[in-house]
Amino acid sequence: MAPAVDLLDLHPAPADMRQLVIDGLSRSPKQLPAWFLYDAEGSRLFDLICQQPEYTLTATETALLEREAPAIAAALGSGTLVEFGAGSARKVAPLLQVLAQPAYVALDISAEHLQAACTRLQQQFPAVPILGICCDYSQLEALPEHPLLSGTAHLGFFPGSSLGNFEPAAARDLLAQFRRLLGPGGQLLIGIDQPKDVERLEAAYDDAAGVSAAFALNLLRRLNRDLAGSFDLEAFHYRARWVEEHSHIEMALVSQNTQQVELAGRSWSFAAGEALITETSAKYSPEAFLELAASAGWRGSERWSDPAGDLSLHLLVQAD
Ligand code: AVI
Repeated sequence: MAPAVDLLDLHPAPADMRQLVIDGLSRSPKQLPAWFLYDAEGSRLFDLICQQPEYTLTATETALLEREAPAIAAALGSGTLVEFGAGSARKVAPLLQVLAQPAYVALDISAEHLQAACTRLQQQFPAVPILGICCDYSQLEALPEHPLLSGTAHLGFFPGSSLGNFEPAAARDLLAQFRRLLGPGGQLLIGIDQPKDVERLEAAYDDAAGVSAAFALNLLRRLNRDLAGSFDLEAFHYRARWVEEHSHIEMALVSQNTQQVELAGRSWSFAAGEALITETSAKYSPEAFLELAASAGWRGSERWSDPAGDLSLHLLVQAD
């Protein structure tokens, strides 16, 4: 039987959702933080998006990790692998298989997700020391004291191109935060989706089965439930479009008519055709990404890409 998994709960402070909603709906255009999409149903729908034929990011990155794991392991220094926002922690397995002395720490805000993912991984790799830390990694001052984190340099892992869901300034801050958390001499292996054919990109974020649309509309259901909202889901239409100027996909719910919505104790007006942006997903060329990384104190050391050049796994080292 696999040993019980070690879990640390740092009790992440529940973000003030009400205030964030008021701030987001007071903006023009209206926009809410992307993490609001991930309640239990949103997380389930996101896993389904990853299985849609149009959304190739997950399968491409997984295949790339499997193919290049030996080369990645050879390029990585020694240290504990620390995954930020591990979710179901499915992408780390090829690395744990080939690292000489693997040790793994998964960080995630959802305690249930973390428990399930770490337990499954521990069964798959009974000899690998595994630790789960329930926290908001973007707000963490330092990694907690623990034998698995006793060295100074750690190996960060941030797959899935999740950096793309942060606005450029927030993305830079997050990369700088990773640098602090990983310590001097730390390295970061990060998956970054690249710009590609617009039709393909728009289809990836608006699949024929309607899962992406359901994922976005679920946000309104969540707001109705958690903040006494009165959104009529039929009165909004999902739209995903490529915005060349920002090199990102913008996902939005477009109001079908002029309407008033009650939410968070206030009344909000929506004009016909007005968009509520649910999320953006930036795509970076290798050059653009390395420029962003450099502004956060990182330097590109290696890069692995799939044959079609859809996405890259960048290995970053600290610039000084
Ligand atoms: C989590 N993140 C990297 C996804 C993306 O591709 O931007 C979120 C997503 N939203 C809708 N489809 C996928």
